[in-house]
Amino acid sequence: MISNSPKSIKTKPFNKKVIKDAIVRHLHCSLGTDENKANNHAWWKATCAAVQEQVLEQVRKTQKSHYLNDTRAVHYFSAEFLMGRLMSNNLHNLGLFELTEMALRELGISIVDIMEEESDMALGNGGLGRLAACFIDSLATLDYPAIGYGLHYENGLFRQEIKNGKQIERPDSWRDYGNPWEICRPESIQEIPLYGFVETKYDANGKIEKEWHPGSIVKGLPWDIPIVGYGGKTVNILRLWQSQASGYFNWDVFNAGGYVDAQKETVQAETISKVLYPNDETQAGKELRLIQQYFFSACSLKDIIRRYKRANGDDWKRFTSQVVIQLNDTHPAIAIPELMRILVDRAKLEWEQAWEICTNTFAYTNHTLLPEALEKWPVSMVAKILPRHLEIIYEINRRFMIEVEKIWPGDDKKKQKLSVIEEGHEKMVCMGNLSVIGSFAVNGVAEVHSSLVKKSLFPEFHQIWPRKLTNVTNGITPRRWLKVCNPKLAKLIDKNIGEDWPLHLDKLQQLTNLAEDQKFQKQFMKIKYDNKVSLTKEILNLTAIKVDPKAIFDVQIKRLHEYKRQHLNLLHIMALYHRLLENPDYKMHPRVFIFGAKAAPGYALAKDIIYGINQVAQKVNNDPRINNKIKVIFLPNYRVSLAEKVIPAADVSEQISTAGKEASGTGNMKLSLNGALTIGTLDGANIEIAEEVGTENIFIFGLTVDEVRDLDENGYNPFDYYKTNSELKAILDWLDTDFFTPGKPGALASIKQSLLAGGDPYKVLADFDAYSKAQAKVDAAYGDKTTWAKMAILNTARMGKFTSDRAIEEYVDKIWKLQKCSVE
Ligand code: 26Q
Repeated sequence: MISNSPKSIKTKPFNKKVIKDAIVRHLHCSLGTDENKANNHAWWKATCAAVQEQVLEQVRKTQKSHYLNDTRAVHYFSAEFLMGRLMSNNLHNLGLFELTEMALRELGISIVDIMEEESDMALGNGGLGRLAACFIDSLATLDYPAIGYGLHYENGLFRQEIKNGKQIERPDSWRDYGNPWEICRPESIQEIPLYGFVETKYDANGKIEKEWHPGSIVKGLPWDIPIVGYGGKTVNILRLWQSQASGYFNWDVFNAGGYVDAQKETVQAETISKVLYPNDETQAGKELRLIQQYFFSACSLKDIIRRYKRANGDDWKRFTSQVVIQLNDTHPAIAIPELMRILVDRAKLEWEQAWEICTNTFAYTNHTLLPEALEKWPVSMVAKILPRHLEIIYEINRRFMIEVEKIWPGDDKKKQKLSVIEEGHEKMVCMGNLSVIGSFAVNGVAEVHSSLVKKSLFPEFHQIWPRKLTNVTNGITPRRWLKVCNPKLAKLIDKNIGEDWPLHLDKLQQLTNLAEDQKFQKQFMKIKYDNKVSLTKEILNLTAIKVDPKAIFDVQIKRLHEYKRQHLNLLHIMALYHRLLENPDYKMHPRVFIFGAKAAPGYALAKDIIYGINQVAQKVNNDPRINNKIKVIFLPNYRVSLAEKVIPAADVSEQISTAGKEASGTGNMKLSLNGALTIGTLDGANIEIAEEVGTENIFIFGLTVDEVRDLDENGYNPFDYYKTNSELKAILDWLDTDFFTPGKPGALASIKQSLLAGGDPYKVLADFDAYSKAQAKVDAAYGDKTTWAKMAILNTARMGKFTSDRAIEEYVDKIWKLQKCSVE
């Protein structure tokens, strides 16, 4: 149990003076400046250094306690950890935020100002990366032994600029001025082999042996980032690997050599951790990406095994009782053959014994059903980079195919479908199949998604292992996503139900009693209004556009994807605009449509949709005829720190993906927790959100998963909607003109094209009418202030289920089987 609330920490020897002294000491001794000369950046760094002192003390205690208790730990392997900023979060979790704020104030410094100095740690694309960040927060908070393992990208997700309405990508150099939270651990460097060839040998007993002669070796240098649990007791570690040249290059293997090429080798080694691939939900198939995946998986496995051996020697018997590895999607799935290689080639275990260990070590989380997102690597590429792993993959597959033959004798179709190797023009290694076969548990991330994983993605695997596939619905940390980002609402909640809701989010239920209390409604909506005023200032800052905080703030913030249907939102905005032009008396509450979205740089249509939003914004925002009824805001460079400003100010949350396409969504949970009402489809976690808040407190519309499937199977013709809905026709035809793109007719035609001739794969036109009607209901509901306030409060009150603490407890219970380990 977590006994100390952050409050009790304040009774520790920290007081304002101690904090002040520590900050000033760091200003002097770490930064070589003083109170008079220091700028905000120096104050920020000195404050972080002062906080980090406390954090590192707890890191030591945590590690000692885990060691003495010989604990089992989860190792969360993820190519992405979207951490955002750490200062405010760490201070809150340590229970030192208010003291530090006061200390700084007495030094003449505003904590809010210096927090803006921190770059986001944007080492992730979106949902999957942020989920990893929320999960490690919960693991530390709940006192579970855990390590996050990932890549120390030199450049995180690109910084987005908007020029003439279009997205421009700029490098994100988040460590340019140093990162005060990370600790370099050269004592734990690992060496990782790549390329080369495999030699077949025979041991003294004539048994076959394989030896991999790598063509080159790169070094992995670990950087540790402390993860402070709420309450400040357990502080776990996120370990991120940076690649470095090792100086080893087998010139014989490559049959060439020389001093100059050796420099090239250095550059190549250091390229591995240079940049995060910016595409989510599509697989690029790039060689460097596979090397990244192998690099961090192999470094992490070696690190785990080194630690295991320190406590257990060379005996592998206890391995599966001490170690569980969670694969965050298939990105680290190459760890499965890597562990087999270590056990069979290095530790000389029998295959069966090694496989037993392997399949009791790994568990795999699936985050998508989209075919284009399922990872496949050309066999030829794996053969070149990881020749021994390819052999092992073939052996895993050969043995598995024997099992399949036993279950479905003579059924080659089944074998084809379940094989790790996909035959065809180019042979491919299917990482999803490998992950299911090599893991003891596989989970989806929301009920509907998990049931589709069982029914449509992996039905045969589900038949073979009926207990392997399961669901763990995603969650979000209420520390960052309410307490830290929405301090006014957090304090109002504290006052009414006590202060322990961040650890027991179900307690928000108690707000239900206040949902109809007029005074509470006023306070709740006043906070929403204040947050909207703050966002209004931010919008003015970022876009030079003035918006009215009394308007409805309607928010769609997420990666840009056709399946997420930002263009459905856009078409509806155009329809409203069209109505207002036709009828200036058209009744609607003024609304500000706020978008934040990055498009993968190579995803042309996604970029066109961003351009479309900006061009419609340009036209609508400056059209005096509509009397400021509609404003459209595209916030550039959407990221965690911007989400923290937008979410507390949202009235309406757009969760409008095509049913069956959004695995879960997590932004939906964050917005609802902060009192925004969802307009959404029956997709992903929306379904469970609707169950929790009640269908009367959410605006559900559109096709269901089954209806989408029926359309796909029985033929869907988007032209039917175009021809019969005159409003829809008018706005689609607008896209062919230069109405929104003066002088450039047809600059937005690609959007229309995708929805008509392109077949409208995401059923935008099929859902348009239902969406439009649901939006009319939103408009009407906002007109009734009391009812709206009640609905908003009930959303906050009923989000208890979606704390990442609940998700982690489910993982522990169903999959990880961990024990809590308290820290002094
Ligand atoms: C794969 C191969 C090569 C390059 C990139 C990738 C890649 C990278 C990131 C593929 C996918 C991703 C990210 C996927 C993602 O964020 N999925 C989201 O995961 C959330 C957490 O479970 C869900 O809530 C979302 O529904 C899901 O879309």
